Amino acid sequence: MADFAAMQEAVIKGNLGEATRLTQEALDGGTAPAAIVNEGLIPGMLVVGERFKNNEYYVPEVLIAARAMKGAMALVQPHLKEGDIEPLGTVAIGTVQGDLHDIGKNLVAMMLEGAGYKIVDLGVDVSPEKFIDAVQSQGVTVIALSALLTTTMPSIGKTIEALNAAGLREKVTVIIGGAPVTEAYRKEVGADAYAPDAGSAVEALKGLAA
Ligand code: B1M
Repeated sequence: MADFAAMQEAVIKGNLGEATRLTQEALDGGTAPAAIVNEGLIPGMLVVGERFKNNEYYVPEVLIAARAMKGAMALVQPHLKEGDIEPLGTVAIGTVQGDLHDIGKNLVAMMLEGAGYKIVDLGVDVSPEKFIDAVQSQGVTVIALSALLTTTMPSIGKTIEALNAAGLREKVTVIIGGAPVTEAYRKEVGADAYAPDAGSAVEALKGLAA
């Protein structure tokens, strides 16, 4: 019987060695790969998100936890058969055009991945066209836009306008965030959700069932 509680604890503590050892042990013992992910790794990462939101964890702890999660996931991945785990949705995430900041965006991506979303990371300085292309070609259900500069915040609005113009706005949920972004701005540009931090981004999407 796999020790899911210990697996969760290894992720929460960011103990890469322990997370991979327990995962390998479970795989060798015949535990279903989906159970390892759903009962061991993801619940651990959700605790990390909660602690980060409550200022009990800071950026380094989250990055270390995400590294443990990723290491364990890399072992499980080859054993997952198609359809074993239905992702909650496919998120195309990127920092908007003109903006090169990616630390916060990466944290949001990691938390969403930990919560069970498939992530298409488009990187930084992402044009509206690239987001549109991702929706058209990669089965994206959520667009996640990050902006760190007051001068690049308008690129959020431009990306939403471009989705509208392409007739794709109704097909996707749009979530936005980043230091200068506010709930008032969300209303102004017509995004579906705004999250002030990575943990809240998971909650906001789950709340919308996106
Ligand atoms: Co820049 N920078 N920077 N910078 N930088 C800021 C943002 C700034 C506030 C610093 C300052 O002046 N005090 C300022 C912006 C001022 C403004 O517009 N109001 C600024 C500036 C001016 C600039 C340059 C213009 C500087 C210059 O060249 N003159 C330049 C712009 C380059 C460009 O983008 N075109 C620039 C460059 C850089 C570096 C390259 C040196 C580096 C980025 C490295 C990298 O990202 N790989 C950098 C850094 C590191 C910062 C600070 C110091 C830290 C940002 C960060 O990573 N924070 C920042 C000052 C600060 O914030 N204290 C600053 C940690 C991160 C975890 O937080 O990104 O806020 P954050 O993400 C949070 C939330 O915002 C939220 O969740 C995250 C986790 O909780 N969130 C989302 C983020 N995206 C989200 C998306 C969501 C939901 C939530 O849904 C999709």
